[in-house]
Amino acid sequence: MISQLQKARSAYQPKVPAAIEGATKLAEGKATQSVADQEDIKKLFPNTYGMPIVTFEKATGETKAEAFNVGIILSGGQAPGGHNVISGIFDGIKKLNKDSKLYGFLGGPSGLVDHKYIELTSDIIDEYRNTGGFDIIGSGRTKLEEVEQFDKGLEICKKLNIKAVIIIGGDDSNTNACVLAEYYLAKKSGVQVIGCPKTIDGDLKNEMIETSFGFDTATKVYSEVIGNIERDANSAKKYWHFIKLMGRSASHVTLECALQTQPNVTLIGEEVEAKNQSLDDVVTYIAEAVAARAAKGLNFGTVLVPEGLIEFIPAIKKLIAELNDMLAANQAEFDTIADDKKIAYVASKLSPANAAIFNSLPVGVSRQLALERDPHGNVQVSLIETEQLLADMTAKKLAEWKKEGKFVGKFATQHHFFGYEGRCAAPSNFDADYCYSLGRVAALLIASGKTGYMSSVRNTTKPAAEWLAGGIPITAMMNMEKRNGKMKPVIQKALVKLDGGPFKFFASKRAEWAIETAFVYPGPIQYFGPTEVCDQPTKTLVLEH
Ligand code: FBP
Repeated sequence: MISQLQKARSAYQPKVPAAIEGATKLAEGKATQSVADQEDIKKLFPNTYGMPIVTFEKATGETKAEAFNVGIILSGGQAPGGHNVISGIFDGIKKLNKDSKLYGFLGGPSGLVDHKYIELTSDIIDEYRNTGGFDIIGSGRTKLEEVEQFDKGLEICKKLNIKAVIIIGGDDSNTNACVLAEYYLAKKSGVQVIGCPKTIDGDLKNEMIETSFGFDTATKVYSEVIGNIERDANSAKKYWHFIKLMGRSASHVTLECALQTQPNVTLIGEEVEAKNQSLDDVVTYIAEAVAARAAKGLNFGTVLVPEGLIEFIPAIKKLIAELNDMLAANQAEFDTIADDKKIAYVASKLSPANAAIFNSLPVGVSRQLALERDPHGNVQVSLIETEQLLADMTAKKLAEWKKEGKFVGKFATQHHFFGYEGRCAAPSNFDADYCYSLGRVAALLIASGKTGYMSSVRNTTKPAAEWLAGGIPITAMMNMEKRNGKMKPVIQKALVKLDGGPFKFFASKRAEWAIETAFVYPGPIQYFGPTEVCDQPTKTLVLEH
C-alpha cells in the first residue's frame, strides 16, 4: 500500500540538463591537479591523477553503446534522492542499450565484498521513482580499504560481467571509490569506478561539485519543523527551544536552516574555532541573547546548534587530536582493557592539560569522544547531547546573573534533535531532478570509458535545462590528512567559509534576529504548484553563486 502523495509523485518526470536529453558528445578540459599535497597524491594515484574535467555537450543523431552491466552501492547515511540517482542510472544505461543490466549490491559496500546483490529490473525501479530512503538495496558503512576486499569485489564483477561500479556516498566513500578505481586500473581489470556526491551534511562540495544531494530536501524538512517550533514559541511565549541539527563537523545544515527560519541564536562551529572560543564563551553568547530578550519581556526563543560544534571548540579539538594519536598507538593494549576501565585508561595516557579537559566532561560525552567511533574513525557527534549540555550550562549562568541583577526573566527550555527525520524524506523537486541527472550523467561517464570520476551537474541555481553535465576526477578533490595516526589521501571536506556569501549574509542579520522576533515559517516542501514555491534551491546555493 502506498500513500496518495507517493502515487501522484511516482508520475513526476525529473527535469534533466538539455545537453543530455538526446545524443551527447564528450568535451575534455585541461589536466587537473589535487587541491593540495600534489606530489603525495600523484604518487599514490599514478593512474588516475591529473585527468581532465569532462563535459557532455549536445550532439546530433543518437548516442548508443554496446550493452553493459553496472553495479551500484549506496554508502553511509541516507540522503533524499538516492532512489532517483538509481533510476537515472537505470534509464541512462537502458537508453544507451536496452540490454544493459543494473545490479544493486545489498547493504552498502559489504554487498560488493560478500557478493550480496539483486538485479534491478524496471518493475523494481518503477516502485522507487521519486521516493525517499535507501531501502531499494539498503546502505552500510563498511570501509572499502583492503586489497582483499577489492579483489573479492573484482570476482563478483567478473562473474556478473560488470563494466563499472558506481559508489553513491559522501567524502569518505568517494575517497574509497577513488582508491578502488586506481587499483582496478593498475590491475588492468577493465572495471571502472564512478562516484556520486551524496550527503545531507552538504560538506562534499568544491568549485566543481556545487552541492551534495539530499542537502536541499533535508534542510527544507528541518526548516519546516524549526518554523513550526518558532511559531509555537511565539504563541506560548514560555520556552527557549534548543535545537541540535545533524551535519557532522560542518555547520552547513545549521547555517541553511538559520537562513530559512531566522532564529534568535545560531552557533556556527567554524566561527567558534576561528574566534578560539571556549565552551563558556559560547554559553555566555547564548545567555546574553536570552537576557536581552528577557529585558524586553520576551522569555522565549530558538537556538540552533550544529551537531559538530563540540569538535570545533579549540580545547576539545586538541583533545580529539591527541585521543586519535594515542588510541592508534595503543590499540592492541586498549583492546585488552575491560570496558568499565577504558575511560580511566584513556585519561591516564593523555597529557595533563588534555586529561583535565577529558575528566571535566560529562561521562556520556567523554565516552563518545574516546570509545564510540564509526568505521571511518569519526566521532559520532549525532550521539552527543550538545543541545542539553548547552541548555543546562546557560541555565546555570543565568541563575548566577539573576543573583547579580543582570537577568530579570524566566528561562524554561525544551530540547530537540533533528537529523534522522530529514534523511529519508521524499526528495524535493530540486533533489529529484538533481539526483536523476547525476544518475544519467554517471551512465554516460561509464559509456565514455571513464574511471575515478565523480558525476557532476553544475549551474544548479539556473533552471534544470541550463544545468551543465560532466565528470570531475576525484583525485582533484584530494589532500593528505591524518587518520588513525597516519597521513592518508582523502577528499577535502568543505566547511562553512566565514568569508563566503551565506555566512556573511547571516552575520549581517544575526544581531537583529537575536533581539527581535524575526522568525520565518517556511512550511512543508511543496511538490505541486508555482515554481517559486516548488523549485527553489537552498539559500546557501543562491548566496554562493
Ligand atoms: P554521511 O552522509 O557522511 O554518511 O553522514 C550523514 C549523517 O546523517 C551525519 O549527519 C550524521 O552525523 C551521521 O550520518 C549519523 O550516522 P548514523 O546514521 O550511523 O547514525
